[in-house]
Amino acid sequence: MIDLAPHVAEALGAGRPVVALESTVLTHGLPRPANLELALRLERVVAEGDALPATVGVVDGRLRVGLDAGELERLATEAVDKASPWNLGAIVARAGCAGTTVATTLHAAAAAGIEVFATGGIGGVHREAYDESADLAALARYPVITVSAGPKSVLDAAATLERLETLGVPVVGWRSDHLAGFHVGETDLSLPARADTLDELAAAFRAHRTLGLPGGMLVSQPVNDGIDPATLRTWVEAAHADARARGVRGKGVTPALLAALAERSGGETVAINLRLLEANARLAAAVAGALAGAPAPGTTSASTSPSPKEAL
Ligand code: PSU
Ligand code: MN
Repeated sequence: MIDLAPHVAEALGAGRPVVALESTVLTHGLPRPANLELALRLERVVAEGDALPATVGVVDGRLRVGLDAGELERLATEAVDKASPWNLGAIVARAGCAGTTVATTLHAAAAAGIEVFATGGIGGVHREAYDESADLAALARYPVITVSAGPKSVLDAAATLERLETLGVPVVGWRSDHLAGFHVGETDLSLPARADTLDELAAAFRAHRTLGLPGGMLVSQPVNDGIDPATLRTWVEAAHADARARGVRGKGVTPALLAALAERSGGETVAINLRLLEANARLAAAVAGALAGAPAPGTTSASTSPSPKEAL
């Protein structure tokens, strides 16, 4: 029931770099029409980085890897569901349409054999008990590198990092020692690893896999010129108050909080969200290129032949 677009299958078969992209950010994360523009721009950014973009989504009951422009437009403009692993089967069974969350996109990417995936901010542990995104369990389950700007800023970043440790998900800071804070550049939370080159990132992932450890790796890339943390905090408080007042529950929580943040910030959080998504797509394309050319662990050619994308 997973439809792999023929051009994606061909690229994977030839060992060319492919980057998976999610679609809940398109269907539930961003306002229209910025959402469709963003989806198309992310695909362009990945292509400019010499990798093939494969956006994942559910269209008429098919989990599709490599949506075409018409399908992207449908997801961006129609009222569709939000597919997490817990409701994906039901949506497919009733031939519905949905954006796929990080968790569901990881499942599809792994099934297709795609090793690199770009998103904005991952879901994680919410500030209000008890709500934890299925993204965390999925990061621990699927052997895929997820390039992100850290957990979304409406979440409890410290608790999210603790859960990632418990679940055994390696978190690597891209040219950074601290967990990225989505709308803010860096949090004060120390990471277990950092990478300054694509070869270091690729080597860390290959070692994780070669050791037989399950699951994937989270790359944390701080956004440039993020929002001042104190300012953001007041918006986040207000967003939670809005969501509480409206009695939002379950899978509606994250979209409601992001929408409230956008409103409270006069659109500033949306502008940053677009910028970090683009930066993550760019880095993911470069990572996919490095992985495609990466030597097996234990060989030394990584240090003697640096990737051409090292100028990133
Ligand atoms: N990144 C963004 N915006 C988003 C999301 C990620 O910049 O809207 C989506 C992702 O699809 C992620 C989901 O999986 O939000 C998390 O939802 P929840 O907290 O309900 O698991
Ligand atoms: Mn939830």
